Amino acid sequence: MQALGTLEDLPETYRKALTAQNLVPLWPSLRAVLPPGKPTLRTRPTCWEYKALRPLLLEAGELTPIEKAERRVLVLANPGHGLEKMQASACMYLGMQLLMPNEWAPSHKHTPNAVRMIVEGEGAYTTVDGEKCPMSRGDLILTPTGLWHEHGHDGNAPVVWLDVLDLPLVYYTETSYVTEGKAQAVTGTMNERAYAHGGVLPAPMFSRGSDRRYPMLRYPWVDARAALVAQAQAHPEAEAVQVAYVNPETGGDCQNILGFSALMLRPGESLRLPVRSPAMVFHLIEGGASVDIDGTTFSLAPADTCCAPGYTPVTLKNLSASEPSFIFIADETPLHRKLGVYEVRA
Ligand code: 1HN
Repeated sequence: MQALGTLEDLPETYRKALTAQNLVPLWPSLRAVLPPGKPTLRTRPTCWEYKALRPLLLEAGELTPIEKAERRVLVLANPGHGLEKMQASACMYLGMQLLMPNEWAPSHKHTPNAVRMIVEGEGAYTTVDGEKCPMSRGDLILTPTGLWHEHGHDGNAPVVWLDVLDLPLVYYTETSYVTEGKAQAVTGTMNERAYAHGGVLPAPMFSRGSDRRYPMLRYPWVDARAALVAQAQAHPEAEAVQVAYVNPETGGDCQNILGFSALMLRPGESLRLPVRSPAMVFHLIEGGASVDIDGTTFSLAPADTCCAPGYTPVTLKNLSASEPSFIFIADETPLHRKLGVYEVRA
């Protein structure tokens, strides 16, 4: 590829004249913004161990009362982006949130989409759009763009969950903002039971299904896990055992920008993932697994989380020869498809 002229090649008087007119020559920066063959990846393979993070999160519970935090979160920041950017990847934000018994995180709604993967504890709940969603280990709860949400805790031990948001993208597009609200009236709970039986949907006479853009807000882990185990039994030959979290009315992605799935690694299984454009996040729900990201290998214990840049080979291995492992995956696939930049490379 032809080497291009640099800024230093240009007379200083000319450079100053450009600057004075808010003009910039493209050619000195062209290779940086348009590198050959593969994007410049700021996202670095990074792992956050729950064992190291948990005591610091509990300490935040002592140092900062919930009223002074609103959301008591330690952000899982990727050093490749700079910690202050609070990004796990180009478009994904990750945070571990702590709610102590009797605490309340007040109602608000915002433009970024969020999901919560429950990590530890019982007795807490999120109320989303009037629907009270109980939290148990492994449950996935959606708080899509524009829906009111607040968190409460009636149990007697700390509750921790992993927040996954498309905040970096929404912030970058200058569309990120919040609206504060008052405590919601609860109008329903466990609404997801209406979708708990595959292939049959609510269908009141003369109308098919729900008019809600987000008909299912809570995906209980017991159901996702059972679906994985059933799939593994029904298709022992399958290359991968994986389920996607979808909108049950449309079969499409459950949210607009980020995609979510759960994967079961059979005992002893090693799985080479296709090399694809989206960055990915892996959170171990159960078992023990290693994640090799182009030669960087992380060993995940339950509740550990790591991220991998896009365009990079990733191999997952179950570290147990006798028990399955279960991994929650978040990635940028829906966004890449919508942008038309989605790629699979061999
Ligand atoms: C948010 O609303 C929550 O509602 C958690 O629990 C983390 C990070 C950035 C922006 C909004 C929550 C968040 C957030």
